[in-house]
Amino acid sequence: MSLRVVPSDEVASAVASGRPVVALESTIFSHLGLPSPANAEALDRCLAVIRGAGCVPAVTAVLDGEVRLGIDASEHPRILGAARKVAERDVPVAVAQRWDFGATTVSAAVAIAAAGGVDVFATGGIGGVHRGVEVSGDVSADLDAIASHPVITVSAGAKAFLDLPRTLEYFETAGVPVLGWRHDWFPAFYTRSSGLPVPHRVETAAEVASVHRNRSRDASGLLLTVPIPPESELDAARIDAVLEDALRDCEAAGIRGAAVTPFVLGRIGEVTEGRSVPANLALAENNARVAAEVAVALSAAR
Ligand code: PSU
Ligand code: MN
Repeated sequence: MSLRVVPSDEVASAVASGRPVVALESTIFSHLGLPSPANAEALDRCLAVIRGAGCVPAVTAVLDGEVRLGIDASEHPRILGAARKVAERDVPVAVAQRWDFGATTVSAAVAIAAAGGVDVFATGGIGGVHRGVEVSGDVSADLDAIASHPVITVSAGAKAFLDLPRTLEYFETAGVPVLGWRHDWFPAFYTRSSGLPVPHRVETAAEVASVHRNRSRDASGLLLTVPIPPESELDAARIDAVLEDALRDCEAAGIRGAAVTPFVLGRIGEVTEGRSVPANLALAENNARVAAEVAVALSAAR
């Protein structure tokens, strides 16, 4: 068993010399994640903030059947287009069938980062335990991937259409440290607080790096939650109403499995008519900035 990853020259040399690298998923930049041209702006802003902090960005994707860790600027247009969603379990299928473009979810990106020796990964929001899990059994593969690869995942928590208390319970059971970046609450993506406390608050990137270096298992990750910047936060009550509607539409349409999250995200996008997009861009860039700080701290400690 082995995941053969093809790093870009820049990522390969940074990893070999212990310089800081931040991995990114590609679903968020594809048509599955954000509408055009916001997706291109999200990519530009995330790459710029990572480079500005002295790190090498490593976008993950399956391109022409190859598992890529880091892509060239000339390839950026390819990841802004139509894509098939690739979770961790789909990566070997996308390779075997030589998919043209597979957009990595959090679970795939974390697995690819780990295989390529990259220990920090930034995203917008992670998947989680779905509401109604007692009937559907729907738990995102993101959770197991975060628990079982030695990678720090930096995210603005998870969207409130998920069952956030059960999502936090999962991390407790799996032994995954959940840290709040200068914040006491688990963030709910568009809003800074879900009302659920994070187990531990941290103030510095050095602390996060130290938690990672001192973990008890080689193959286990860590979740660093970063709340959306205050000036970009959306109104909680309005967002809750939109999420409830989106979930009802999803059920009425009989959507199941991997299609649930893209469907709900699409409905949220339609109903908020773009109000959610600037918030999404702001939090993605902010997560990338914090991830870069953590990558620099880890690199300094090596
Ligand atoms: N949640 C979001 N935005 C996203 C996703 C989740 O707020 O773009 C995407 C991510 O790529 C995540 C995936 O890894 O959906 C989870 O899908 P599922 O619930 O099918 O595991
Ligand atoms: Mn699912």
